[in-house]
Amino acid sequence: MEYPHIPLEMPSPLTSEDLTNKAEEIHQRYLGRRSCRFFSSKPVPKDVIENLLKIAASAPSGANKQPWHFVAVQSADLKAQIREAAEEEERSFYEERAPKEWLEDLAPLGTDWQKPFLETAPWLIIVFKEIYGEDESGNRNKHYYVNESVGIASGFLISAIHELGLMTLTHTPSPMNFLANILGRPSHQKPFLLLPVGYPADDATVPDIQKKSIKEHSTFL
Ligand code: IYR
Repeated sequence: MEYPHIPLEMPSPLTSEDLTNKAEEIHQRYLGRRSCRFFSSKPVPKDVIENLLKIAASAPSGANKQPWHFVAVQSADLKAQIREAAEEEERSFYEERAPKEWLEDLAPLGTDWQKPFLETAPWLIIVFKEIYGEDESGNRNKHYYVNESVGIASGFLISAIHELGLMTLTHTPSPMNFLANILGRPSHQKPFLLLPVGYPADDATVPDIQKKSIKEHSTFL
């Protein structure tokens, strides 16, 4: 059955000058977003995390299936368990499993197996992708473009965190099924990303990296 259509509500269009200025202003603001590993333990209220997750869940998705689930962890005990398990995986990645080229690519960023931010940050948001849907009675329904949809929702989430002047770091321990075990998620939910959320530490630093120029990353025809 088709949904009824309702009028689209949008802000009134900007003049082209305002568009130009606003686009540059937003560009500068987004250049200020950085992945940083040094978190403060300063608390972030739960209602803020709830709104961030509502923003993420407003993202477009294949057939509007919304194939995501977010777990927001504040519990010190769970954060400690996650850190311990992540560091075990990371240690074997850095010391045994990682191919030489991968380690060479990471070396300038100075990352290593130690992940203290998993305990320091006031919140960990674990983004799960749902490979299919499941209702309370266990009936399955299909999900489409799951990686694309959950990737878009994660982008919304990362942007909204930055808009609030908070910080996150996209962390992808591999393999990361330990997250589903520790957090007791059902088997149709697979860990997708782990995002610590909080404020930067007072003495936080970031590597001095550059983004590609528009000529390198885009083509106008
Ligand atoms: N998951 C590891 C390794 C790592 C991989 C990439 I690609 C990065 O951009 C950064 C780190 C870790 O989190 O350290």
